[in-house]
Amino acid sequence: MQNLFAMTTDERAAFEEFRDDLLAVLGQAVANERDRDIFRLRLERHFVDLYTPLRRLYADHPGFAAQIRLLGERLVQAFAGRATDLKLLDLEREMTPDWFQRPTMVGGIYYVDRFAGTLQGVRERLDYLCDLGLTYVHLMPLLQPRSGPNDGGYAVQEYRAVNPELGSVGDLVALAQDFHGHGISLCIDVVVNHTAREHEWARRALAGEPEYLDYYLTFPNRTLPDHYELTLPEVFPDFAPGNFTWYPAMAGAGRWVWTTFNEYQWDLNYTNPAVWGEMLDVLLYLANLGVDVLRLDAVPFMWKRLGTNSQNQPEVLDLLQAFRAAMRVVCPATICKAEAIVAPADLVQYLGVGERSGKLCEIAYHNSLMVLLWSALATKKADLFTHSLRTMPPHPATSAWITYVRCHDDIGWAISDENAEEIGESGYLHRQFLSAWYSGAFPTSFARGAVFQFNPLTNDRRISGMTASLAGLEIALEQQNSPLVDLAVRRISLLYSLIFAYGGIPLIYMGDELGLLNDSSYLADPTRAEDNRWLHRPAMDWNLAAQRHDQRTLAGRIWSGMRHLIDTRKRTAALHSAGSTTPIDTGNLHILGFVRSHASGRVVVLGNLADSPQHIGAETLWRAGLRGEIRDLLTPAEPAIALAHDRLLLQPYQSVWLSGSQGSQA
Ligand code: OTU
Repeated sequence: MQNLFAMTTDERAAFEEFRDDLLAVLGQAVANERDRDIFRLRLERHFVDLYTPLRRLYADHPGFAAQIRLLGERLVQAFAGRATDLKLLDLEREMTPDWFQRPTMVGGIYYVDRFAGTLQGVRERLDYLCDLGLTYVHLMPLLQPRSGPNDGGYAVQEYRAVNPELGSVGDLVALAQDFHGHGISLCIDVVVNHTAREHEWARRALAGEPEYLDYYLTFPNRTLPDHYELTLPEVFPDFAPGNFTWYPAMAGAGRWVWTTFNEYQWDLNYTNPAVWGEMLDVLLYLANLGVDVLRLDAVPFMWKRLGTNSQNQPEVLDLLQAFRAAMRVVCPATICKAEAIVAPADLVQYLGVGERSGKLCEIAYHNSLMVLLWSALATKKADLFTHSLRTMPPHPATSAWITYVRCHDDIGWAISDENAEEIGESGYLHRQFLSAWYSGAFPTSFARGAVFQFNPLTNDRRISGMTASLAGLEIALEQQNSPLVDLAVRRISLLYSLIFAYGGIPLIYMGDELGLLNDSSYLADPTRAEDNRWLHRPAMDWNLAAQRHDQRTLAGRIWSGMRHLIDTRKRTAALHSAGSTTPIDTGNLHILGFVRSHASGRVVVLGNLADSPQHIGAETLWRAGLRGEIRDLLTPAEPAIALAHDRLLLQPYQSVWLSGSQGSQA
């Protein structure tokens, strides 16, 4: 009842109408009285967060009332169809709402086919994932894609089927159960912004059915597309220029279709409430298979507005808030991850700030952190990192960042001109430098990467490549230069140490735990050859994996370093995602630092970005709030740190996680 009284009179009237319609359906669909109570209480709790954004978006749409009725039915049907074990998991996670925020959360990213062939194969390789210590696994797109080129699975033809090459829906359910049995949460992709042009909705739109034409953004001539293009960037200027594609046979006379990405990926029309409702139904369906985390792909693009870049529009936040509230009613064990690779200033809103605090996606990629780490490694300087991250607003205490070094996509240099100028650099020149450095064009660079999507209009160059190759391992091995190999291993370890200690859920990108290098074999596959992101999507090397427990091997060294970071992180209470991270000026430009603090403790993390030893003064540690005997959590067997001459010395690329013996207060 409490939540009822928190509503305004209008909200309460809407709620009561919605509820009364629903209770009738609920009575028939759900036999268990306790289940009905749970549903009703959740609905009371989340109704306003569900209804208000939908009303803001669609109140004027003629189909609104019908869609709201349909929504009620969908919620009840999905709840009625939810398996008993998942209902129990719902209760467990409502009691433990920080389950994904705990320091014990450590994730990995794998392609099903490249890792183990099929979903059944992944089940057979579960020991490997457990051996690494993972508690969260993101399996790359696995729903049924179009055949032929499909953007690595991001062009989905059928959301309620698994890619037959990987297995069946039954295999996915069995895998999720296996994962749960081993304390691993399963994350899968849901492409919410667009479908494949072979999706049933798109085929019916192509045939001219008015109901389905309204599922997409299509135009009879160039007038509006030309207007939009004036302010739209191009995501794939190289192999998919422009944002619209002409389909000559569409609806008889031919139409332009909005295609932000490839021509076969059709953007959905979210101004139509039926589209939101359909996609919600997909999310509920996948949650009912036992998926724990839904990675919502390309969310910034979900709402378009003339005269803007049609990204990060406020309506996107309404769409997401309503998804999330509906899921909280039906399947609270499942959370949402926003895939928004956007400028630093736009990023945090996907976790919900201001009045949306706690109401948006539970987790989101910390793209800025990733970019700033690579920038710091190339320049050996901490200032841009410190400055940019210090000005970022905090995220709600009930949410978490995904922290990562690499993923399956390119690295785009999302560094704002303002942040660069504030440290006396030109954003443009700095981005140019980073592209030159990581593509190996810069003479002294250690990196081996490739330019992705050179845009001659803006000179923008994004970068493809595996962590190990970008960090110098490929060149060092080619030169058979063991001191250089050693430095590269240290760089890999430094990057991962920093994302493990930053707070949030760290994700290891497949093969990074073994130091897998760039893989050029994609060039032989015509459906992949033009997209060099495949350079960093190698097949798992099981021979290398077999060496992982042998520390005399390179793979073994990298693996054991990663394992050590994982173990240390799991023991470090201050890394709970409800805490906060504050970058600090360490007094040495080559040493990056931040303070991680939480009610349970404080850790001061430092990383030497240089290939030479560097030191900082003891007063920096004092100012960062460390008191008493100071220990490095990464070397627990070592005695407390003796600050010789009041200085702390860090070896090339060394990182430390420092904690003081006397409380956590500053
Ligand atoms: C995502 O990335 C996926 O991660 C890509 O692999 C897909 O190609 C793409 O969507 C289309 O489905 O632009 O360069 O702000 O940056 O959605 C990659 C979000 C991308 C975009 C992101 C997109």
